[in-house]
Amino acid sequence: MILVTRSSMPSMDEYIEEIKSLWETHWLTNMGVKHQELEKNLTEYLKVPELVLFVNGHSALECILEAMSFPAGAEVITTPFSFASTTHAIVRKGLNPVFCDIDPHTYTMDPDKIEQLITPRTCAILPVHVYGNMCDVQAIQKIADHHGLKVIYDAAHAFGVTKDGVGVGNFGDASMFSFHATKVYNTIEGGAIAFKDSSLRTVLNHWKNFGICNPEEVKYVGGNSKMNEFCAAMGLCNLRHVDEEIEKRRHVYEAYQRNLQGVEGITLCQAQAGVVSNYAYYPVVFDESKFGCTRDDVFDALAQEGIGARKYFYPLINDFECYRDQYSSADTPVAKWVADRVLTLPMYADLPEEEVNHICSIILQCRKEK
Ligand code: T4K
Repeated sequence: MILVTRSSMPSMDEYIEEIKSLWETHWLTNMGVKHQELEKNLTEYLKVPELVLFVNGHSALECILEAMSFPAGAEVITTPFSFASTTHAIVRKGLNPVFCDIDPHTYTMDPDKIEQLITPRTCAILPVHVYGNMCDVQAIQKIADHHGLKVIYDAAHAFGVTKDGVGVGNFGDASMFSFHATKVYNTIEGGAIAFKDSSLRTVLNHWKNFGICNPEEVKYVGGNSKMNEFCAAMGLCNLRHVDEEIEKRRHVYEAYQRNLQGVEGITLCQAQAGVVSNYAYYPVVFDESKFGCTRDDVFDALAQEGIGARKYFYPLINDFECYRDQYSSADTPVAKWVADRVLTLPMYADLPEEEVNHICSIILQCRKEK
């Protein structure tokens, strides 16, 4: 089977060397030395002013929403074209998501459609840098400043992406990164919040540790969202190789481009001016009226050959069973159109070029047969 992705791992020897000291210290979690070193190294790598580590990206998102102290029931403008986590974090924190449609080229929130959704109850905008494509950060910030709103980015897909040399985590008030096993950079499970306001550091550190400020003071009803030392050690190893991994992904991306660029009925992501990509995903949108067959036909043809492409992100979040009573995907028609037609093809550093060619030949064959 060729699956949509495959976790990057250091050599076993490198990892064992990294974790050896844990058998001396017996310090396994609660912000130990590996955790501290990784926080410092990631702050530098991502070129962000402040960074706090978490057990995963989702908990990080919930914690930053807590730390912002929004009033219960306040509205957060977000996108339905994302992983479940983005909206679930908002709802689980007692806030109300309001869905904004997406731009048809970058699949990120369409800034022209934000202002019409703002009400006196709006407290924040929560856009997603989908597939590593950068949101229109300038336009979003302008709207937020005009209306006094916070901006929290879901940057789960955007590890290492820069715009004009500026790390993606510098935009808005805060950005969440995911270091899940399936991401460009992983700590097995893990995540982080990057932010500007240094006073948030202590608050986030308390929220992720049951709200405990010191052994005799508990300020918040926090949870347990701390990254353990084994995950931090994996992160230290993977960070040494991530540039090389991204470079290999670029070769995979180029192989796909050579095969699929210019094919009628197929839309590929375009490079964004000034943006250095991390090649996190390879999404392809199939317009059946021009391509001749549907995304689902292509999905099935690939599956028959043992290739596990994925429909990220189908269904749209506003079509999920848990949300469809309150929301309708008809209100976000561009997102609906894309979600019904997109397929993310296998993408990882060690995917051989012959496999890419094979995947593309199945796709093109599928077109001929229809
Ligand atoms: N926001 C966005 C926009 C996100 O995409 C995500 C996570 C989050 C927030 C939340 O961040 P975290 O809390 O997860 O840090 C996967 C991931 O589990 C999820 O982290 C990710 N987004 C999402 C896009 O993809 P599934 O349900 O598709 O995973 P699964 O188990 O089907 O794995 C996909 C493929 O990855 C497999 O076919 C093979 C490969 N794989 C998987 C695992 C678990 C590996 O190579 N190694 C592994 O250990 O959600």
